Amino acid sequence: MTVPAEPAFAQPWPAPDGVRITGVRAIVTAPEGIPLVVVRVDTSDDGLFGLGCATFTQRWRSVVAFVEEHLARLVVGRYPGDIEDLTRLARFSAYWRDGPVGNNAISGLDQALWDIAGKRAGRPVHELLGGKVRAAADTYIHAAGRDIDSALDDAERFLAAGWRHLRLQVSQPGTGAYGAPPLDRDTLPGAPYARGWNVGHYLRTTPQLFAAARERLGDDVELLHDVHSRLTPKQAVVLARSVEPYRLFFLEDVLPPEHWDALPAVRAASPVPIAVGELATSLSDATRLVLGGGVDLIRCHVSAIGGLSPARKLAAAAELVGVRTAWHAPGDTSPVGAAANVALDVTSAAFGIQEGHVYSDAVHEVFPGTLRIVDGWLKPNEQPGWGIDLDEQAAARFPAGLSGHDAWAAGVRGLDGGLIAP
Ligand code: GCO
Ligand code: MG
Repeated sequence: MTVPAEPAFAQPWPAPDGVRITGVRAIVTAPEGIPLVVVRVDTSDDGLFGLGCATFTQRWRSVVAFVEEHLARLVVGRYPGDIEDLTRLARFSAYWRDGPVGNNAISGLDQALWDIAGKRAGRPVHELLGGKVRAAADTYIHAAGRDIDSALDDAERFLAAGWRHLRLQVSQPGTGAYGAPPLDRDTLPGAPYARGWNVGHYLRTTPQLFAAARERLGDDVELLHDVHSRLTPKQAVVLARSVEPYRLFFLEDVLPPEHWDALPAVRAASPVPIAVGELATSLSDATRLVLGGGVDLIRCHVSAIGGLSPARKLAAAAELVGVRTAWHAPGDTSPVGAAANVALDVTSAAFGIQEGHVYSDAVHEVFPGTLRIVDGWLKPNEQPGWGIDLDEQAAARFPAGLSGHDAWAAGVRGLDGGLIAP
């Protein structure tokens, strides 16, 4: 796109050399049917470009518009090494800052500039962050099923493949893409939504899931669970206490963001570590979770808070108060975002666990260099930058449509038909 020369956004100080940003654009592809958004930043140095994750799968068209209509003109012509100034400029220029659309777009810029910085230094990004404090990041994987036995069958498959941490979900009324398919039977015949979300059913069956899991899988495996925000503060405490005998590694998203002020009290009453954060859409909100005593593990979707630069500040805050990181990274995080997560994981003393996703062959074809989980471990690439490329011809074979994720997020109604916050 043509970039108007805007003096307000000119290079503010002498750059150390003549390399300049020449282009910023978004590439959207859905090799697994989940729209992934990656920003490419091109430079005047022939062949030098960077990639950054900007994946907000539910509103990817808005992110593309933000990148191409608003972001590009702010930074084209600038020296790519001034990452913090460029991302602050991008954030403040909107005046009303933060939010998932703008932050994802800015994350794409941020992570692409880190990629470029690594390529220019000839070193992987994790070395630019201060180098490793661990050799690899331990990961957890999603095991789920329509009933407890099939969820545990799934769990056994992942245990056999080397994972030591499993997120267990079993079908519940009204929730598809909860990590398990929706329960295909009425739990309250005659109700307006006889198959709607039934919190009593959920609170009764979840401890049963974990009792059966300990019985069948033993004591060594670390078990995790994602509530997906569907409880009141009191219900969250009731659930946490009901699963205490089964020693969960963490209980995730026990409350929706609207009720996060209650998290310190819930966490204090909970015998189970509380992990929250994927729904945070600003570094400030995430920092309040970490410093306010609301969480034992912080779970941000890194691109939703603006990328690697804010996430490394959050990890530093977590380190100072004994909170651990557990960055969000299921299928709606691109391989570039996954690489940024692992760069944070291996360089932060606050690391707790990394959410893992086994990408399909199609993703590996579109994103050469995509990290592979081996025996449950993720290691960063050692090539300069992220060590990940984007084959745009292959990407074009997987056009993005509407994400099914938004249907799930807005599709869960209770027995009375009322919408349940995701
Ligand atoms: C997780 C998330 C996913 C969400 C998805 C929403 O913990 O991995 O909660 O299960 O459903 O990321 O887009
Ligand atoms: Mg979650």
